[in-house]
Amino acid sequence: MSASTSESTSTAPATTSSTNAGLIWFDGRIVPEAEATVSVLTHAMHYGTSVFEGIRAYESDRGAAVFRLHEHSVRLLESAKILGMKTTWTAEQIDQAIVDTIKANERVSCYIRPLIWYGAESLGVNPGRNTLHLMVATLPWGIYLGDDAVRKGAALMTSSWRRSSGDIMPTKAKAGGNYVNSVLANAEARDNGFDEALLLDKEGYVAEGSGENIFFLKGDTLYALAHSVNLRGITRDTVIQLARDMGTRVEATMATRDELYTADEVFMVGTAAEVTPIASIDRRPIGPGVAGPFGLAMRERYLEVVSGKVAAYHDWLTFVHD
Ligand code: PPE
Repeated sequence: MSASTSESTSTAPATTSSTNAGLIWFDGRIVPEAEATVSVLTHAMHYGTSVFEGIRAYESDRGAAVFRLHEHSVRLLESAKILGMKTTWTAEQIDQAIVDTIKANERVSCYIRPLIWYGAESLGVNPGRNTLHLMVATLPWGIYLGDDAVRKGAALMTSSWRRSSGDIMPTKAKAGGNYVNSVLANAEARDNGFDEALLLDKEGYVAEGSGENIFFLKGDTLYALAHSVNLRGITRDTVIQLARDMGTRVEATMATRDELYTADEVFMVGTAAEVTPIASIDRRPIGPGVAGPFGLAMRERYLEVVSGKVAAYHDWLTFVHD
């Protein structure tokens, strides 16, 4: 899946980057993207043995501000721990690497992608002897599901791919290999003319989007979809707090797809997706079939908070130039 970047990537030769990543923090050195290269025998490339984060920095009155930075660094290390990676970085060192990369690139707003992976010392599934590496890239990403999806509401399709269950994959880890599930579901939805996929678990309960958590509004209650296979979303936690602070009743719940079909509103949340209203699921309109007022108001509130416009939430921000 790809968010709108400032250049097209489709026709670029493999050796040329069009992600505009600029300078990359690579094992402690800040180097041009073209020099941040790895061996084709990299373990992570063969077996998906990497863990990553997605973080955003926003332009604020005080320059670039990273949203809930430390929590993302902690979750990155938790993902590494789940995979049994013996990392030596601290979350504070990862915070610093991210701040340094933003400064080196003179970014004001960007998407931040730290990645930890097993190197190329040996092939074979056992990664025991392979060294661990860390990189941080900052990318100029726009609206994840596109301007249209945000304005009009996105069209979702229930995926024929089920969400991996916790006895098969460690779904709480943002591990590269786990994302084959998301890639397949997202591609299926796109190929069928939808904006994004809705993934169910093996029993038919709604899990999450390919890269988003889900909320729905019914009457005066906002339901935060809960499922043990879901990523513990930082945006989900943010939206729950913002909704409660706005005086809305919030409950965590499991749900089946028909409960979403009959909701007054549905919206998706994630670092990349921010708050994206849903207009339809499986071609059934949600409410009147447009982006709903609650979802749009929440999107607006979220964007105010992440860009530092509400002092009460400044604890969530790391001002890069302070
Ligand atoms: N579920 C999944 C499966 C997921 O990947 C994400 C983030 C979320 C929920 C929301 O989590 P949080 O960002 O903490 O609110 N997906 C990231 C990857 C997107 C991508 O295309 O890559 C993201 O939003 O950065």
